[in-house]
Amino acid sequence: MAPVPDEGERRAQDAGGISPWPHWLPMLGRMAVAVFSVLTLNGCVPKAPSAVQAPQSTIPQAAPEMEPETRGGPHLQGTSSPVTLPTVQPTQCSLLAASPLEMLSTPIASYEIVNAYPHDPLAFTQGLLFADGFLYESTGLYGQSTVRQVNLETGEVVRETHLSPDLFGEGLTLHDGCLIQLTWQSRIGLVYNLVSFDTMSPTTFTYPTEGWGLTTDGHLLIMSDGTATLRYLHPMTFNLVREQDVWTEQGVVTMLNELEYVHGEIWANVWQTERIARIDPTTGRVKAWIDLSGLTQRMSGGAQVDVLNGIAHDADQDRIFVTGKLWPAVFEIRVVE
Ligand SMILES: [Ca+2]
Repeated sequence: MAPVPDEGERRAQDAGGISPWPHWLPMLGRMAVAVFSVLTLNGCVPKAPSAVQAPQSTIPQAAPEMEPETRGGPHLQGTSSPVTLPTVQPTQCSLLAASPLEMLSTPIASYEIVNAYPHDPLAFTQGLLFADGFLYESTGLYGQSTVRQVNLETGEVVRETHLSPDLFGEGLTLHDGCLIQLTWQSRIGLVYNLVSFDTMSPTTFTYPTEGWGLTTDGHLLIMSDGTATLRYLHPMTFNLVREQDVWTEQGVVTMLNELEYVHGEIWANVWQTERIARIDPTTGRVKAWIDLSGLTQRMSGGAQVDVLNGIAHDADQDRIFVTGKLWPAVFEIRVVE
C-alpha cells in the first residue's frame, strides 16, 4: 500500500508540485509532535493506576525482601520508623494534567488510646474482628495457627480450633454466620460455623494468590495478598468478582495486610509500618492515613513483639480495636482527625 501523503505533500500535489509553504514547515510540525510524545511517555502526565498496572509503591518501606522464614518464622521482625510521605513536587507537565483531586495530599490522622485489654502474647495475630461481644482472631505460624474466640476484657481464649500444622493462618472475617479464614501460601481458605467452630461444607476453598487480610462489606469478601491489589470474592462460591488497586496521588500502595470494613471504608494495615490506610472502596484511593506511631514501642518494653497487625470494629458501639503480632495488649483507640 502506497504511503498516504501528509498535509504538506497534498498541498504541494494540488499546486502541481509547487508548495505555497516553505518546505521545512511540515518537518517543524512533526518535530513538535515528537517532543510532546516524549514528554508524555516520560511520565509527566500522571494517571490513576489501572487494574493491570504493576504495583510500585512510593511509600517508604522498611520491609526487606520477604522470605517465608523471616515473615512467619520465629525470628521477629524489627519495627519500622514512622513513615514519612515525600512531598510531591509536580513537574510543569503534571501541573497541566493532574486533576484537583490528584493534587491533594492524603491527610494523616493520629489516635488516642481509650482502653487497653490483655492479649495472649503468644498469639501471632493475622486476623481480628469483633462480634457479639467477643473478639475473634486468626493466629499464624506453622504448627501454631488457630482460629479463636477471645474474651475482650480478660484476654481469655474461650474456644479455639487448631489448624493443620502445614497451614499458616491469615486473614479472618465473619459472613452469614460463618468464620472464613485464609492461609498464607497454601492458597486454601477455611470455613467454620461461628457457634460450633466446626468446619462446614464446603470446608475449604482455593484462591490463586497468597492470603493476607480478609474482611467483608456485607456482600462480598475482600482479601489482600501482600500486593496493592484487593480481590473481591463471592461469599458463597469464592469466585473472583473484581480486583482493585489501592493508590494515593503518589502511586499504588503495596503490602496491604489485615483488613476491616469500617463505615463504608476498607481499613488496611500496611505491613511493617504503623499506618492504617482508609481506602475508598469505589475508587481504591487512600482517603486518609491513621498514624499509630508509638504503639509498637509501647508494647516492646521488656517484651519481644512483632508488627502492628489487627483491626476490629465493634459496629454496635462504634469502637475500634487494634493489636499486633505477639502483642500483650489490645488497644481500643479513637481516631483524631
Ligand atoms: Ca479485621
